[in-house]
Amino acid sequence: MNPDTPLQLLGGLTAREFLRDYWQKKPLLIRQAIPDFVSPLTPDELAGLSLEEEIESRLVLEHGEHPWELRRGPFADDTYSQLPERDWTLLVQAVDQFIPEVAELLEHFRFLPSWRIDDVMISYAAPGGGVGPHFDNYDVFLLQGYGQRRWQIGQMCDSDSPLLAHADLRILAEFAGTDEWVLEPGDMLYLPPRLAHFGTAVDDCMTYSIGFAPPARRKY
Ligand SMILES: [Mn+2]
Repeated sequence: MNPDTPLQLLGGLTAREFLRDYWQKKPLLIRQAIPDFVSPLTPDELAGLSLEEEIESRLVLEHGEHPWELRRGPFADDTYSQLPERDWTLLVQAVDQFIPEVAELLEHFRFLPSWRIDDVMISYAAPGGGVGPHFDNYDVFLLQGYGQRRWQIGQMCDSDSPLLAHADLRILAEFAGTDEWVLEPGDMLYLPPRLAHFGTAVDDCMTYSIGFAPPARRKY
């Protein structure tokens, strides 16, 4: 691939420009990175994957048995009928390993060092759902697949950044928002490692997280 070809996926930047100015440095919002993107999975199909033994899935309920309750899959047929109408998120890891149409999305990212491609995690959130303000230690592209999600970004963090006391989730105790955007299907937000971010579902929505990190690393 010619590194000097402008790419729609990068909002018209070339791979060379993106790698020089943004990769591992600063965020980039790209409207219609994949024009008219239609999620190859429906919310019901994603929920179906979370019932499978060999698939890693999690539910985060902001107002569960305790704040930000984490439940680990596989889930049962009746799990979803018992959830509240708002403020929860389903996370399904490595969907690209099970759904070829999701694996094909990675073709768009061939301009990046391929050994870093981790997996495609897909989240579904009920209105208001999210996993709290946090940071990750890897690069991620957040592609909106369905519905609308508001993303706020904040400060750069490190291992000393204060976290809420929580057994399972790494949620920042302090979040200083600097920018926010509402993403529609096909819009994409690139985030460098350690940048605080906070996603909230406007209506019910699905987000594809294309992560670049060592495979063993857990993410959300
Ligand atoms: Mn994240």
